[in-house]
Amino acid sequence: MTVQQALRIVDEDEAGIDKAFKRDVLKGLSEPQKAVPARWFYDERGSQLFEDITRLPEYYPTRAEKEILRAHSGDFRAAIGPGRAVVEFGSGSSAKTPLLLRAIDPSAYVPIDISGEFLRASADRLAEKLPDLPIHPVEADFTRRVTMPAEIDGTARLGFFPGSTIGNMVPRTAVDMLREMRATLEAGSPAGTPPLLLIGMDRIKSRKVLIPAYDDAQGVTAAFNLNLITRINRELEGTMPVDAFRHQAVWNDDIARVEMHLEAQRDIIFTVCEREFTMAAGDTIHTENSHKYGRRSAAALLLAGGWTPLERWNDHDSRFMMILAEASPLRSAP
Ligand code: AVI
Repeated sequence: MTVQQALRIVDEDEAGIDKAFKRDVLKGLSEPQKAVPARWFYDERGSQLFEDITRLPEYYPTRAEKEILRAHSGDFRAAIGPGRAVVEFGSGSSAKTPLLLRAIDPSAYVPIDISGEFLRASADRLAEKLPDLPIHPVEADFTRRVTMPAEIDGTARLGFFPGSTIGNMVPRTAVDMLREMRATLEAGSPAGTPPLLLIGMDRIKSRKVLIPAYDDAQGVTAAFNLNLITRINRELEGTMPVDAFRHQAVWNDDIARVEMHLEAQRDIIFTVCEREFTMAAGDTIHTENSHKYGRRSAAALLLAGGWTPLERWNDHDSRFMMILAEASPLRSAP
């Protein structure tokens, strides 16, 4: 067993409440268009429901990305080379990771995830599959700069950010995060070997494909969305009536994103951390954006975040793409 104790950095108050969760929810519910950042979906139940989503017939991104990882393992090996430490941002169940790790022969694996128990369980499972690979889990919010384990000091890095999780951020936040990832990976990198980033991004496509992917027939995505209310009630002393909300998925064509909302079905009053909120029937809480990209918009986003795209691979239907990028040199030339 090479899995190490995860480093716990969640900031809690005296009552054991996650301060960042409380701040985001109280602020988000106070705004004219109520909104809660999507990262708070992922408590243990939310992480499990997301795993269930990835197996739904309507939800194509996971299958398409796995297809790319399988079909292009030789390309990844050639472009990335062996011996890098693979740092996975928001590793979840690490389901796709063995495909990459087997392809490129890395020296270590550092999964980063905000859901600690899930992280440790996944790391244990991975250690069984790849017993010789050192694994150093880090429980952290990967959108901020993360201190890497000392064990990978001086080792070249590959950031791995699959699943089009970047799509859950508005461009400004995505750019900030790409810059933070770069800083996370650069600290302790060997001179002259810039970090690489392998990132999955979902492509723009027909509404007929997109909406069912986010509003499936079995109602798993609805349960995933509604679980946020259950989490708020449990962790923030909330009194939100779960049965008054309905899951909603809409395509915002101007911004090229699927939006998820929780729509109030009747007028309601509830409290969270003793603060009172009201919603009229039809009001929504905006809970997630899932941005979709074209080739050029993906490149523009990466460049703004300090990463130069090197290569790009699509699945056979061109629904999804994986892009390999390199930390761009900082220079003033155009
Ligand atoms: C994690 N993320 C990339 C998923 C997505 O497709 O935006 C989350 C998700 N939300 C609903 N279904 C899946």
